[in-house]
Amino acid sequence: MIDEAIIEARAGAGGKGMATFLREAIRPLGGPAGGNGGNGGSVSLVADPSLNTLLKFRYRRHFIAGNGGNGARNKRHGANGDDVEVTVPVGTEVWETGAKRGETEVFLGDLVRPGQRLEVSKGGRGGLGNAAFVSSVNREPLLAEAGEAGETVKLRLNLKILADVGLVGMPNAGKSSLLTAISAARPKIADYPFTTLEPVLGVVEHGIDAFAAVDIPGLIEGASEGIGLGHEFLKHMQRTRLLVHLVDGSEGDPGERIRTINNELGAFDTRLAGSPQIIAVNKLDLEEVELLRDEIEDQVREAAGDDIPIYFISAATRLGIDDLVAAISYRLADMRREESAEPATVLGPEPSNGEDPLDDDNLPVYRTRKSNSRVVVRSRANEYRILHDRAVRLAEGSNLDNFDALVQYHERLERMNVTDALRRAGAKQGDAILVGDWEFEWQ
Ligand SMILES: Nc1nc2c(ncn2[C@@H]2O[C@H](COP(=O)(O)OP(=O)(O)OP(=O)(O)O)[C@@H](O)[C@H]2O)c(=O)[nH]1
Ligand SMILES: [Mg+2]
Repeated sequence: MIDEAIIEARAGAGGKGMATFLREAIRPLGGPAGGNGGNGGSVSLVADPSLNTLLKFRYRRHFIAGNGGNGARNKRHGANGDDVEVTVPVGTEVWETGAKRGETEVFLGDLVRPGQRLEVSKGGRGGLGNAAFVSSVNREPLLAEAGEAGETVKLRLNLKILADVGLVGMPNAGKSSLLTAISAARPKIADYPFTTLEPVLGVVEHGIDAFAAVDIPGLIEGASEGIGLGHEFLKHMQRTRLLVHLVDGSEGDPGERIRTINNELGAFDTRLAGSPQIIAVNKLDLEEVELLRDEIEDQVREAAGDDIPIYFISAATRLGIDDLVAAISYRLADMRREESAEPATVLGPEPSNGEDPLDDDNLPVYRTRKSNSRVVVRSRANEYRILHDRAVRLAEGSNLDNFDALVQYHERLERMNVTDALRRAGAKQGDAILVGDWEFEWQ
């Protein structure tokens, strides 16, 4: 069974670097003093064992990290934007989907352990202030950079639901009736044995919590050796944390039937036999069950032992169902709390360079950053646009109306090999060069 959600994660943009000079009474134009912009915040997904559905994304789909602050005078750097952490259930697969339908999806990672983290959209780096451009050849840099844009990604989250709760019992005990009473699942119900032929999953909601329960075909003596239908389906129970053991109260000797089922579970897998159980005696609406309630309870108690909770219910009339669901839900919550208290371990690919990329529970991001590979384009006759990312940010962060700044900008273009690219593209003296919002003449 699959639970799915589409969300959008938008990382913050980097702040703008500042171009300014220290003003002192004795030195009208002091040293360059513009600080760098702060980095934009990133958005990460974190596996949280207390969640088990993607339900919360019905109410909130957009996750936006903070922008970096702008750099300021006196070499003050802008603050970094706030990161955003989005908690998802353990077992969530993360795919980046295209903006349009049908575009290929990129697998980003699988959050399989509590506490695992996957950065899905990276914040933009802050731009450098002019103080950062000081060098032996340029003591009065006039340039500063705009911050990088943050990434925006559209994600498809995919949760493979594994049943938390397994319903076990003899044929006709009312397992399918119980699942029908507590979930939207509609397994077939009938008064002959082996009505249920394959496992049916249902999601049971309890307040803001939810769990998945699996109804399997009835078990009989010899089920673990292949008699009846049950054994094939016992494997579906191996990942459940809690068994709800259903027994028909209207039939004789409930204690004996409980022992039979427990023996079969144990013969199949000792871990299954050791799983925590809750016993539900069903068909309480029938008079004979009501009248013999105390006797039945004694027999069940004797077979099950002192520690197992026993509930009397009627799957048909819903009598006692709410208490049973609450008990299951609280028990699961306790078990999850215990699990999350255990230290998290992380599985992942072999570290390549001796340094474990998963050291701090971070998952590798398989996707590569989209970057503009073209440096310049000819936009019209005698007009060229610079696309080179750093060159654009440098122009956007600076005042190129200032002649000295424009001269420094040209030096930078030279060093970033943008000048070469312009020449190769065919730019001639007098042609217009566009970059960001600026335009100047090529010379
Ligand atoms: N009176 C009464 N009958 C019930 C109750 N729960 C189930 N039944 C009846 O018991 C029969 C078996 O119910 P199912 O839910 O199909 O039992 P099951 O355990 O899923 O049976 P298998 O799939 O064959 O293993 C049906 O006729 C149900 O109507 C109940 O609470 N009271
Ligand atoms: Mg059934």
